[in-house]
Amino acid sequence: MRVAIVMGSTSDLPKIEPAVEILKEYGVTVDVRCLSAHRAHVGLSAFIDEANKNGTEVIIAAAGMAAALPGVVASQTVIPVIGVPISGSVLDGVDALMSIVQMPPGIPVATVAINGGKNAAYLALQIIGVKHGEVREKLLAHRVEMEEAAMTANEEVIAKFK
Ligand code: RP5
Repeated sequence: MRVAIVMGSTSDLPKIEPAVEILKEYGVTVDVRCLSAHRAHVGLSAFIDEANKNGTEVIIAAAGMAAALPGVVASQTVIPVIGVPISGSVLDGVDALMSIVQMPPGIPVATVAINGGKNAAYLALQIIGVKHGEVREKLLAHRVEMEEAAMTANEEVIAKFK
């Protein structure tokens, strides 16, 4: 099981590290790269070429501002691409969100929320889980844990305002 994560700048790293951690918890091999579509397009193409050949199942691409990266990655592969808009500009990530989500027909990018690295990881795991039963089972167990935590929180709220 292999996922690639590529970001436009090392300034994006704090928003992406949680995704790396989640994927590793599920036993996924994660190739992490910093390759801007604008500043390092030759290196980026070489990396996508590698991913096309080495069994990578999902690519997560994170970028801020003009955020061409996820779309440029998607243009060079049919591996599913998940885009993560990153905040930090004067437009606080809305610029990146609009850029990443507005792909032309035929070249999709599955776009998560601004700084949504965690959901990018969970979506990647769900895609991988179609083929890998052990990942699907672990995701289902995680859903049960979340429900239990939510119901405990509900009990605490009820007790507090009795
Ligand atoms: C984008 O420009 C990067 O993904 C980053 O979010 C933003 C700013 O990059 P730096 O100037 O911090 O390198 O391409």
